[in-house]
Amino acid sequence: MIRKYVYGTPFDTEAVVGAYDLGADQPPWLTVSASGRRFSCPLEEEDQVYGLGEQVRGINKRGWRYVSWCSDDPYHLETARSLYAAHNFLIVTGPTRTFGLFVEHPGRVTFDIGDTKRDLLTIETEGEGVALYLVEGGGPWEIARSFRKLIGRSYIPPRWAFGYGQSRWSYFSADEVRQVAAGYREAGIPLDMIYLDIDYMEGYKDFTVNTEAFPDLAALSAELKEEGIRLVPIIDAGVKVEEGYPVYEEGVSKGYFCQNEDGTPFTAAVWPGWVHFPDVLNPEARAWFGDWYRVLLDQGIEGFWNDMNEPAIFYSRARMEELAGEKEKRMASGKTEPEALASMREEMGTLSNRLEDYRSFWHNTPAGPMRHDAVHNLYGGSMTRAAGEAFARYAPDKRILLFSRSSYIGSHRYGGIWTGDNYSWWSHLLLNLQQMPGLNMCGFLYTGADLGGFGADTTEDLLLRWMSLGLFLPLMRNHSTLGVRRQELYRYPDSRAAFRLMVGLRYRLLPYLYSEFMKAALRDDLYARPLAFVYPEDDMARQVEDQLFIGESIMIAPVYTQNAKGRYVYLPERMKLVRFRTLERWDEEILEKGHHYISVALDEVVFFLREGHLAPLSAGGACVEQVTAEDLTLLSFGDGAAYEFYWDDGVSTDYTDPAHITWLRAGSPKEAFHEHPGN
Ligand code: MIG
Repeated sequence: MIRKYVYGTPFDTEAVVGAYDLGADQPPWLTVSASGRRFSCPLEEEDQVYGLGEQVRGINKRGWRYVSWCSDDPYHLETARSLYAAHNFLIVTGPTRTFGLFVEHPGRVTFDIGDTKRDLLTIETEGEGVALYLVEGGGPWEIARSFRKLIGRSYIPPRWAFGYGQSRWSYFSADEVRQVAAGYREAGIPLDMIYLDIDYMEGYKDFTVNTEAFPDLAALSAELKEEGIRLVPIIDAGVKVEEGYPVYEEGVSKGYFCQNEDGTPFTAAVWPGWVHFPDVLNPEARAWFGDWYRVLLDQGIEGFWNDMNEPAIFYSRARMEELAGEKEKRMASGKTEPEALASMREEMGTLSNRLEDYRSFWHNTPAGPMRHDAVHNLYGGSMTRAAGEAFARYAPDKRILLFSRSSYIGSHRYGGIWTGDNYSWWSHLLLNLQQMPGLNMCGFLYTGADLGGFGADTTEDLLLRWMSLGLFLPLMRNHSTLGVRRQELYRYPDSRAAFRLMVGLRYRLLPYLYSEFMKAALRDDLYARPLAFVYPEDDMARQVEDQLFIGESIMIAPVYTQNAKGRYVYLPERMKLVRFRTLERWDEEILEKGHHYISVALDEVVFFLREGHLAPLSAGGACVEQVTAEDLTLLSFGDGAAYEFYWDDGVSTDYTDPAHITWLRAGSPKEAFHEHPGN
């Protein structure tokens, strides 16, 4: 049951596509301020809070103040209030009440979840105009599903996007890309994607290619595709200001860029130098920007990642001019240039992502002109939407890979997200796990973190442990920044066999992982499930913050501390431990409900099977296209174990043909494979 309450005149973010009732009487436990911007309700001692998508801290979000304000935060510290996304949905669940709240509002929103006062939840929007959706009925898992139904089906990528991807800022030339492909091939480690960071472009100009470094992108793309590898280029939000560059010229002549108060395009500095931001909140401009992706699609590219779309601003031209004036002023009053600059250190330290800049430019939205800060959180997701809508026009029957850095609820229908610039820190390995369920609740299923960590030098053991988590997550990409230790798996000869096992196991598990993803997407369900949702009656399970269910059959409990030889794992019921030592050899052991210390060597993968469930294993492959659903091996626990298996062609958008579903039963995989529901 979903009821909508309206305060003021909300901006339609188009997040909601499903059915709801207009609420008449507000629930008595919800206090709303006269301004219609502040909502609070008491939290009971036992209440837990879930959701909020891309944020720091635990799966249970209680005890911190989070702010939805899409931000290019390069640290992701425990004390961060905001990351790149605005995911304004949470679930409160406790002994007397379980409900979900979605705050539809495109500007800044603060969620004080028992931070200021341990027993109080307060949600406050900065601007006016709020639509509040109250979701009730059932436990937290049902609430999550009802909400997902309200916001519409999550983005589904092509199956090859469930392969393993290697990224780096940057692979600077076609030859470097070929070396990466060869490195993986020679090491015998599967690979499906190589990512191109900003240096494939000419002068960081979107939809251009640096033809000195990449003389023939179409040919390179075709050559790699022969080996089952796709190139996935980055697209940045800012369009370079440069005479003769058609994206710039068209955008200016059509008025498709975000504008200053006086109607001139807003100018900021990002990687290319001065840029304008396409006004993706204007449907016409959005269609125009989306169409530009065809330049790369026409060269055989089938996937993209959208970056810098909070939008990230190094500094604005207006601010630079202001500072230049200030410097002149100080020099006129007797300071030398270095003295003037030294005295302005404070001003110059706060140049990037300034609120004043976000308050200075405008969008042309269907609801009329909107100042950026009032709709800030919609920008990145609308860039994703621009691409997603264009793909649907260009190739309606084909799936194209797309994920973004910034996002809002609603943009989950157009693309996935990655979680941005994490660090090669053990704490960020755990954060990766803890972010997954909240992201899924907010609609983001195709998602993952930079495996191995983006910033700082990784270590071999961190990379190993991170890969053994990453192999279970939909977006499995290893990415790292300029200048840090290389993270390509083939560069670690001592761990070659272990990486072959970890990535290889991803491909062996693909039938299960893909099937679970597709069922979650098509049924508005979670792919990554907190134990609290699966065992809501189990007090211990409700507290588990470092284990997850991946679909219905598999529970994971990764090691996330350095030098640990294993870890404690809580089993809410009897489970079967599965320990992979090589791709072909694994041990199984049945463990009783309760706490167990489980040893996990650096070169092993350990997971748990739920009783009465099974997971199909393929024979593996060097790329996803080689993985077939023939001759599946069934990992199962319990004689009656059965599994609803989803498998389609992995490329087209015909998702709902009933022939995609077969039932697998422990003991007779072959027969089971041909047994359709209802037979
Ligand atoms: O200011 O394109 O999060 O993945 O490698 C940094 C360079 C810009 C930020 C992205 C990161 C990417 C990097 N980008």
